[in-house]
Amino acid sequence: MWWFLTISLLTLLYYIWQKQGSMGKKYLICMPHLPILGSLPYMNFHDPAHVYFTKLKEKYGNTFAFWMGPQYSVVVNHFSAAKEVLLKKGKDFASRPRMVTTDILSGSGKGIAFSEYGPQWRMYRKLVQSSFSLLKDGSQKLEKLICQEANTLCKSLAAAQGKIQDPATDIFLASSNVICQFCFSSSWNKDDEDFEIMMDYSNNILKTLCKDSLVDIFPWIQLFPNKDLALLKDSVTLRNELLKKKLEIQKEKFNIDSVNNLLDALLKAKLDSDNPLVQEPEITDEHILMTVGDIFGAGVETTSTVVRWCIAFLLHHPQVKEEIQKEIDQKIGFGRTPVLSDRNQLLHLESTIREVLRIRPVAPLLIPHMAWTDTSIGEYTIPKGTRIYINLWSIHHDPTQWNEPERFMPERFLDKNKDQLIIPNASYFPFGSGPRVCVGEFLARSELFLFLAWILQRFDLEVPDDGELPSLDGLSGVVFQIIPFKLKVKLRKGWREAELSA
Ligand code: STR
Repeated sequence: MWWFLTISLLTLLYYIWQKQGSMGKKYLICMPHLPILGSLPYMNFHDPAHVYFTKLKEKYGNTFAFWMGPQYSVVVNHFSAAKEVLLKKGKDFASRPRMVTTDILSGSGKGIAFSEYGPQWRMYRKLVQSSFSLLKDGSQKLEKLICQEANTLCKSLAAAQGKIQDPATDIFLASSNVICQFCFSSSWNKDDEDFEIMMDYSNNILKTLCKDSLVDIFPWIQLFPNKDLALLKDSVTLRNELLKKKLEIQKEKFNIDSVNNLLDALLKAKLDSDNPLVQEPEITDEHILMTVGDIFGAGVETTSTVVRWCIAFLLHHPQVKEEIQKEIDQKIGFGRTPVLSDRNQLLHLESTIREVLRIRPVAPLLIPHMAWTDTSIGEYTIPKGTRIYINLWSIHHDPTQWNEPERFMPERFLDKNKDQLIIPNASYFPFGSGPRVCVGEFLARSELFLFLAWILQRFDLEVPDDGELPSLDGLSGVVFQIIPFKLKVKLRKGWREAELSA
């Protein structure tokens, strides 16, 4: 009886407290919620979060609130509010919530992906951005780097020609080596121990990070034994050891007059900032490691996943694959390998990549944003500290913007005459937008284009003899992964003939 009375009284006080705080302000429609547990008892955990939030649109509208345990959170399902959050008021919303899992990965909020908004984040982001522009300006260097890896990738695929294979490791190696060259000017072989360790820990980090697991909602849960958290901690330790090893090697080789990679650029910035006249946030080895770790992790996990999604969709839609190959044959032939400047020629390939990024966005909920100041979305008050989930899935599958959004139709990114690439509407931003937009977008797009162009010029990709098509369901998490699949790779007749006559 006493229990019952106490709980009823607490609930009543909670609602009065909430109402008082909201006088004169307009708040978003909110899912039902209880003290402490928030809206969790009312939520369905069968669907992946991005799908569930999309379904809730029917009931609560495009932008609505819910309580993730004790945390006031907002879901944005429509592009216009998303643009307001990411671009128009981008600065207000440019922070990140601190979570137990991302704190473990980022050494308590260091680096650039999961760190809070502020001068420190801005400085590291700028340093990374300027290192990327070095690559962009000398895009021949970038091109050479990617083509070298595309060449190794094609050789490995050819070696297992005619057999049934899962191309995941070879593609992962190729994208890892591009980012490894960018970060450290080094690369791995397929059988290097460090490469295997990296592939393993990276996969385990993805399995356990930022999954809205209970520990990210109620941090005190970490006091109890937790298998996932232990796996994450072990994986992060392995990652940090590997990064430290790279940092030590780079420090020995470091020459201030020849900055060749991201780590060099950060080490140089550290030296410059040792000057007591320069008043900048401090640059420490740990911050450098976490920043490189983010770029490296992002480069490794995202591109290889998208290349595999593209291959999976092409196995489902062989006519699209044929169209791409027809265009490659016409515009490039077999006399030379594809280069970046072919991008404005191979419209079918480009439109396919755009469509894959639409229908299976790399990060369907982006990384959660956080308002670091009191602000608003439209007429609704958003208090400081609110978590914002931008539902890219819903934005990319919005039936009011996209005709038959569930259908794979690369031609939606071509104009009527099919001779020009277009973005048909504003409900599309696969790399995010605003201050937190993906820093590696240019590198990612270049890699996707070159890897796929090299593969499709040389090979026919076929479903294995048992006819099993890849699943297009995916595994949700901070990266929307594809379920492993197998395929048969065959050298194309034209390529073989060209090789023989060379
Ligand atoms: C992958 C695994 C790893 O070793 C390190 C990282 C840190 C950066 C993460 C990356 C992860 C996954 C993809 C992320 C990236 C930052 C930006 C990128 C989340 C967890 C995306 O937004 C898709």
